[in-house]
Amino acid sequence: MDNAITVSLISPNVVRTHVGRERRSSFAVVKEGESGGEGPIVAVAENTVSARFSDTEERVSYEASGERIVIRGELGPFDKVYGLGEKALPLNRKRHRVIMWNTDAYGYATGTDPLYVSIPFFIVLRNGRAVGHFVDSPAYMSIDLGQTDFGEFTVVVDDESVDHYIIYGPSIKDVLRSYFELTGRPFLPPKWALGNQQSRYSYYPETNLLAIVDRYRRDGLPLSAVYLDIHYMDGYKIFTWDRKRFPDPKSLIDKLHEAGIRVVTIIDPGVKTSPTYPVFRSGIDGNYFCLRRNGDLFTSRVWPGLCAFPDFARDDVRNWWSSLVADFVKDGIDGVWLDMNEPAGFDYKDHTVSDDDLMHVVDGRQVPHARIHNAYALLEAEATYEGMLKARPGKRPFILSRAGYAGIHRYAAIWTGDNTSSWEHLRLQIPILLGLSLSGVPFVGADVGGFAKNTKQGRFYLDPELLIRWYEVAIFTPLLRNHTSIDSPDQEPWAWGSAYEGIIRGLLKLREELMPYIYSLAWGSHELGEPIIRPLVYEFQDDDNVHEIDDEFMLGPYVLLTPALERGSTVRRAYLPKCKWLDVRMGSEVEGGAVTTIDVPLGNPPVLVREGGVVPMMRESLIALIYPGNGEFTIYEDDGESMGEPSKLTIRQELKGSVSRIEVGKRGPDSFNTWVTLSIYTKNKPKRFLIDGSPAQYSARGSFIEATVKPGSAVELELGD
Ligand code: MIG
Repeated sequence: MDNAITVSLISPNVVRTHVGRERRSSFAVVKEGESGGEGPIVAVAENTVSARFSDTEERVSYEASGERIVIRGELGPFDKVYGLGEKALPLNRKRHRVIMWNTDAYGYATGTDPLYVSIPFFIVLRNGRAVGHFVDSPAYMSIDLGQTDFGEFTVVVDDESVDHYIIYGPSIKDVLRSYFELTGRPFLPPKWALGNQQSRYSYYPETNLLAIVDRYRRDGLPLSAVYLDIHYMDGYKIFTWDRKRFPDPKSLIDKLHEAGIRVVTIIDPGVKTSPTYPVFRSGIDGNYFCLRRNGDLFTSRVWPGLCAFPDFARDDVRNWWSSLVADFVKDGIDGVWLDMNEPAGFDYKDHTVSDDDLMHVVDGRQVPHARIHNAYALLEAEATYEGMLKARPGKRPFILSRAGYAGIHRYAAIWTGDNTSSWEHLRLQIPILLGLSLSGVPFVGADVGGFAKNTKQGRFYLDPELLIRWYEVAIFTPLLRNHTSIDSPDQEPWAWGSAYEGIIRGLLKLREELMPYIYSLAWGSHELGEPIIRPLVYEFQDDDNVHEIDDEFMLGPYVLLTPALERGSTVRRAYLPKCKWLDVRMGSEVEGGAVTTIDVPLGNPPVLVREGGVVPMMRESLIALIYPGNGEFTIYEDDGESMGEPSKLTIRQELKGSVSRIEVGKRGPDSFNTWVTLSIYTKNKPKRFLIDGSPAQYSARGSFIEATVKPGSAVELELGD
């Protein structure tokens, strides 16, 4: 029956309603869970489902009409709505209507919709409680969040069946954790992927690439990886090399590895339809490409000319693709960059394939492209991930993808595509990245310096001030990669001379110092399902003042960034959530709960640490910056690229009256054995300082005192007044 509604309890906090025809297998959900016993009270009346959780009730109605399903729920006047993946909109999506349709959005602007990634998962915050809604369909979908009717959200899915999950919090953290239980854990990145990376469309021939690497080294700029864009290929044919530009890829990669630099190559999905090209021939022989309704090969023009498109929805096709990837990366390629995977096609409006005639095969049945469009990149990423694993067993794959759907976090990082070199985009990237983070994609970043439309005469152009401001944001985001378009002037850190380069060097070094913190956050995203960068509402849900803030953000639980986002600014205003904050640059405390004016001198971005904060950093040795209060942080350490268990060290602190106790986790089978220098903020000289109960020495450094302790130690100090 077309209108059947089936309600299942997935876990005590998750209710699933299936609407429409028979269930299809989901590309996003990996584990549905089984829940007996406790849970919400669910009532079904006609086409309405009510789920009563401990302190809130969700009522949702469904209409199915064969080709289209409509889901309606309530929105209260003060509700906030977060999530929905990559959207060039404010963090709070209330009063917007958005489309789920992965699109090649070259040079997009504020408000452009849709972009490359579609994640039909949103979180409603009402009276302090968060409830998530995940509408699991990769088909075309529109989501109206109180735009047409202020009191209602309406989801229209162009599909014959859909699963709708209601995910109760009450915290946003809880909603995200349940979402990850359904859709799987975020992939664990190799450590180098959190380092500084350099790209361009395109570095070739190999002497040019080596010159870039050499310049980085000579100028003392940290660099972890370089990217090869489409010109490394022979006529843009994927899984090939242009042997004139890159005569011996293996020895080039070996040479880069010796210098400690990783190599990431771009791969597009389209396969050139050339009878002499082995990849095309094997795709034809295996019948691995998408066909038209009438059985003809489906083709569209992309970079190489006319291309065929692998049908990634099929297991055998993903297998074939993963073997191609495995074979290609086995000579040492460290990461794969998946572009054009919306999929893009030059013969279509918006450069994006959308063709009623294009068919896929899902579960042995023909399915029109529009029904699974948004999952194309996810399935490609899954196959690519498998391929990297095949070639490098036990080593973490790294994939950077442009498009994606719910579940993409299991396999790939996302960058925000073809942004522009503009102040508008510097500002816009923050809500986009935060929106992705709240939609379950922790590993995100934007092209530093901007990608598109950067011409000296045009409306958009990059200058050193904007580039530096951009680095001031990007060094605190998971993916840190400078990349630009084929027609842009150079924008490497040295492009405007040594004074500016020196400032950028300082910022890149700050990033390196923060690596123990950032790397541990990446582990935390994998193990605990917490985003790496977070909007303030994630950490301070009860502080109404932060619900709409998207020009500030948190890196992990303790570091607050209030970057300069306007040309010529020397100060900015920022709201600091209700607690005490330590301005690390100034070594001074700031009381939160109010809007404050903060200095933003070029090259010295404000870094505010939350009361109770523990922030591990690497200087000559491991340091933990401690701002007395209540808090803890687990530091993860390992070789940075194998799949094994990490070592962990938890630093916990507690403040009672004026007595602060800091415990450096015990050494255990899985903890590491490094001594840690505690760098503790103390306004005045402490009255007492004990290590393991005995008076001990410390050294003073400005408003910090420092002592180096071994794992298993406890420090106690009485703060001076
Ligand atoms: O149509 O591979 O977003 O990062 O440099 C352009 C060339 C294709 C788009 C990507 C961009 C990349 C470019 N690609």
